[in-house]
Parts: sequence; structure tokens; C-alpha cells
Amino acid sequence: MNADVQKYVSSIGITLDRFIAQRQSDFPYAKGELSQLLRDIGLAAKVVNKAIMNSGLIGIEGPAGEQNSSGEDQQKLDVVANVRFIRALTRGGEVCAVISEEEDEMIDTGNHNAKYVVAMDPLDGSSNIDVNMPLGSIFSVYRRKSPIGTPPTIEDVLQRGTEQVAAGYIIYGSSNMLVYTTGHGVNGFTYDFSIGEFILSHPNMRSQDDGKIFSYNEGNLYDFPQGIQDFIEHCRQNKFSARYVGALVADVHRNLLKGGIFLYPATKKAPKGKLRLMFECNALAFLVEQAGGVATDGEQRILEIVPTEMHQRCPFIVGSKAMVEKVTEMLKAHKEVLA
Ligand code: P6P
Repeated sequence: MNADVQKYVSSIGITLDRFIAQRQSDFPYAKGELSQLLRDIGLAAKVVNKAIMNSGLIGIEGPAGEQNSSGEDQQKLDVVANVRFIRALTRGGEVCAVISEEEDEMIDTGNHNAKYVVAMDPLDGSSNIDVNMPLGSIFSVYRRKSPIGTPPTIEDVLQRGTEQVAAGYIIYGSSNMLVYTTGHGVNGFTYDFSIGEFILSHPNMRSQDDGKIFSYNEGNLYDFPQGIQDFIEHCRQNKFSARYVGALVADVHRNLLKGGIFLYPATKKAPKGKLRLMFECNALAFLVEQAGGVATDGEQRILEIVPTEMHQRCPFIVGSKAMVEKVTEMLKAHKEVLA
């Protein structure tokens, strides 16, 4: 074949859809429902990405004029992302219920024969909206507990993180990526705008065992438990790099690739921590553990926390194993708990 033609017809790589189909064998008992659910999330991610890219041109920047159940001012893009994910999951037919950081109550999709439920933060990093900083979407997938064919119940959606069958995030940054796990490792896909597909770019992502990046909101330092303050001092003494983006997905993604730790402990303003167990922490904890990292509230694995309410918050420390072990050790030295 002509050399120029050969170069031009080189493979585009493995698309998300093809990768999901190829990995269908990871679920011998599944008949493709989880694969379809993941494709639905990929579709919603593309539509949300388009809204973010165009927000300044189509008048969806700024506040939506309402608050979510956590008392946070909803941004218009928060609402757009929430509608897009819920609609894609509802129309895809594989999800019987959705819980969302942007919804007070569980959403019954009407798909009562569906096997799965989804917990999500449709748009993470609200303080970064409208200022061209990175944003993210976070999702967890659980098997329902209630019988197929019946309406979903709160027990379907309030499950420990260990029960997740899939989890992941989309990062809308200098490039857009979808990163997910189904319990068989972590794989990252980069969005190719020219063909509208997520292409496998980061196969088998692994957490660095140690790192030199620490991420936390400096403004809260004097509110932190002493063990955390000691760990921050340890990082400074060792000349580690302080990197904090204000979007959880972006900080976790960078630390996953380069080695590092993210900390959002309890503070006076947020006595149980700020981040939400069901919508943010469980998904990222499952994914980071699958890549070889660690996620804790300072006392226990995030994934072991038994949820009691949909919007509950928890302290969140996640990242490279050696760094998380170091801060846990310092907390124990002060016999302090984060929560
Ligand atoms: P703070 C964004 O609102 C978010 O939920 C996470 O994405 C981010 O890591 C954290 O809150 C930032 O919180 O208090 O530092 O602005």
C-alpha cells in the first residue's frame, strides 16, 4: 500500500464502546446490561462536555438561582449536567434508580426491570465553573437489592462502597478523559473531538506507591486535626509540591498519574468533612484502590463506611499508599479522628 495512504489509514485506536464490548467477558453472568450502562455514561459525558465547551456562548454560565440539598448554590451547568446524565441513564434502560448530588431524593427512572442503580456527582468542581478551570463528573454503579420488576427502594441506593460493580470519572480539562473501573483494573480514554469518540489512551492505570504532591485547601489548615497539620508540615519540610485545583476529580487524576495525596479532613465549617460519600468518595475510592492506591476517612477504608443517608459527608484522604499510610500514622500518634 502507498506509504502516504498507509500512514493516513493507521488505526484510530480502541474506542470506549469497542473496549467495553471486548471486556464483556469480565462479567460471565451479565448479558450486556452493564456494558450498555457504561456506554450511556459515555454518551452523557460527550453531551456535558459540549455544554461546558460552549457555556460562554449559549448563556449557561452563572448561578441557576436555586440551592441543592447540601445548601450549595446550583450553577446552570450543574443543572444541565444533572439533566443530561439522568436522561441518558433513564433512556438507556439499564438503571432503575439514580441518586445525584443535585437531587434531594432518589430518582425512580421507571425502568423497574433494570438491574442497576447509579450514584453520581454530575458536575464536580462548581467553584471552577465559568473560570475555565478543570471540572469533572463522578459515577458509581451498584446492583439493585430489591426484586427485579418492583419499584426501586432506598436500600438499593444506600450501599457500602465495597458493593460497587463499576465506578469512574470524566475530567473536562486540557484534554477530556473518561477513566473507569469494573473491578478489573483502571483504564483511561481520551476524547477525540474530530470523531466524537473516547479512545483508549491510558490502559491499566496504576497509582504511584509514593509521591511528592500534596493537595488540600490551605485556608483550612488551622482547622485541621493536629495529625493532619503535622503531615502538612512533613510535606513542607521535604519540599513536596502543593497542588490544589479546587476540583476533586482533577486533583485525584493528577495525583493518580504522578503520585500524590489529596486531603479534605473535617473542619470547623464542615465537621463531617465536605465531600459526599455516595456521590464522590465511594467512586474515587474504588477506582484508586483498583489502581493500587488507598482511600480512607482517617480511621477506616472509605469503601467500608456504612451509609445512613444519601447526602452524608465524610473526611476524605486519597492517593499514593505510602503517603496515606504516613498521614494515618500521624493521626494515630495524636489519637485523633477526622470525623
Ligand atoms: P473547597 C467542589 O465544590 C468540591 O466538591 C470538590 O470538587 C473540591 O475538591 C472541593 O469541593 C473544594 O472545596 O472548600 O476547597 O473550595
